[in-house]
Amino acid sequence: MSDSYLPKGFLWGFATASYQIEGAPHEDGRADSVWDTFCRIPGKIADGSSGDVACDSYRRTAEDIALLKECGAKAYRFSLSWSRIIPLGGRNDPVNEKGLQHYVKFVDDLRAAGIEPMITLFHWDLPDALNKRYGGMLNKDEFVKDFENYARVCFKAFEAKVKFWITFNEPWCSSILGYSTGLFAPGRTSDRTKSAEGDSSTEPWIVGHSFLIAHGAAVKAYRDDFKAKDGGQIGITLNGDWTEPWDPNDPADVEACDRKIEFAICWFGDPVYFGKYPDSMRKQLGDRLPEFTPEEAALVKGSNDFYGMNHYCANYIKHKEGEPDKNDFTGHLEILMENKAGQTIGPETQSLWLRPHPLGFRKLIKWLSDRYGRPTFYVTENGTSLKGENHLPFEQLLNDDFRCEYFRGYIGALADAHAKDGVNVRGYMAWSLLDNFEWAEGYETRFGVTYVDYTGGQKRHPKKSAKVIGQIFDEYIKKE
Ligand code: GCO
Repeated sequence: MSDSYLPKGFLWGFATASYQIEGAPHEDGRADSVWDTFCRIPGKIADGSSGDVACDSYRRTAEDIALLKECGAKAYRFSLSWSRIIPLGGRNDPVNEKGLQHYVKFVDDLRAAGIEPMITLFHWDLPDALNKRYGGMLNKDEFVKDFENYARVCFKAFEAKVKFWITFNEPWCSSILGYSTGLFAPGRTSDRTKSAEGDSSTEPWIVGHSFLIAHGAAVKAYRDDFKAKDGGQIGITLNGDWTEPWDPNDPADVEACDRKIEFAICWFGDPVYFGKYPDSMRKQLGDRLPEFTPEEAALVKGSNDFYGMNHYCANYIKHKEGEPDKNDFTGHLEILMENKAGQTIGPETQSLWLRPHPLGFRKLIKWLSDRYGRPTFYVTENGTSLKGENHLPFEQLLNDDFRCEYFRGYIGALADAHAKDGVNVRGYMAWSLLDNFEWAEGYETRFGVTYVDYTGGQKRHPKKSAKVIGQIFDEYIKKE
């Protein structure tokens, strides 16, 4: 038994996202988001599916709350669908009261069940109308104003009911996967300003910059006009993996490890904590990486009340020789699952990018804590898929020992980071409460502690991990 622990009052629960679970795409006046549109493009989603039905959570809020209670969850992180609340998205467009009131009731119901709501304002589902109208995040000035307006509508509607706000979820994913590789909505692989197909060397960086300014503007609005009444906190959620050198004896691989984290996480973290982009990014990207005006830098610097950390896995990193490709977004390096000695970083899962390596969690949160002056962390996602889970016989599927071990390893590593490395962590949301629409992978990949029977009327069946996770927290959270 470990002598590590998590602090008294530690907030734990589960995370989900609107497009991945809600379904009901046009109910009560919701309009399309970029993900609705993207899913209709043949070939974009592995199994040709979409979030049209998903877990039908829009109509099953009571069932989802009952599941949370059954697991013993103290908190629930979920996202609002912007295009339910303002279907056309913009600051001059009408607010859809029905969509908004759906969430107000949901928050009331959660609170009545003793579950603390943690709201993500933006989990990738930009109203499609804003993409069509002005290119979404490519148009910084319009996007920032519209996002601030949407955020204000939400802050006001939930005033004094919500203590945890997250502006953006994983801006890296929307910027890179949406505007460089094209794997995610809106699926761009080529800059508007360039004719050459496959040249996406500037758009991702413009999009990232817009996210940062919009985050700063929403935080300012919250702090100026709502925080005092709410007593709440606001932050941004950033994703990133831990890195180990492919060849620990090669200084260039060791250096590339930090550079990988800078390109993935510090791209957003450094502006939020220091008001500037990392030097390694400026060096590689030059003026393709936007500059902060002094006003923007001041707006963004210091804009986190807490650091929202999404973390899943680790990789081996091998530096690359020569000049970086103009489309490179990694920091000019290779991301590998095995090191020079042929050792694997962790066992395979259903997700090609995800190999569990719990010690990497402890190392990364310490690395970030050191870099950013020991901020308060909330882990806003952590979890795993399981190789072949979708094809297991039902009984076996409910015995997800692999996922239980994952949580045991990762929560233990987090307790070590807290108790032994002095990291200030206050909460943890497991990904995910339910199996759900796993973006471009469709429904083949499951991440839930609850099995969702998609062909059996979306019926929920808790897996073993749904119970085990509470037992693990029970062991680690200090009582006194
Ligand atoms: C995320 C994602 C989730 C994914 C999860 C598993 O924020 O990365 O928020 O939506 O489903 O990470 O891939």
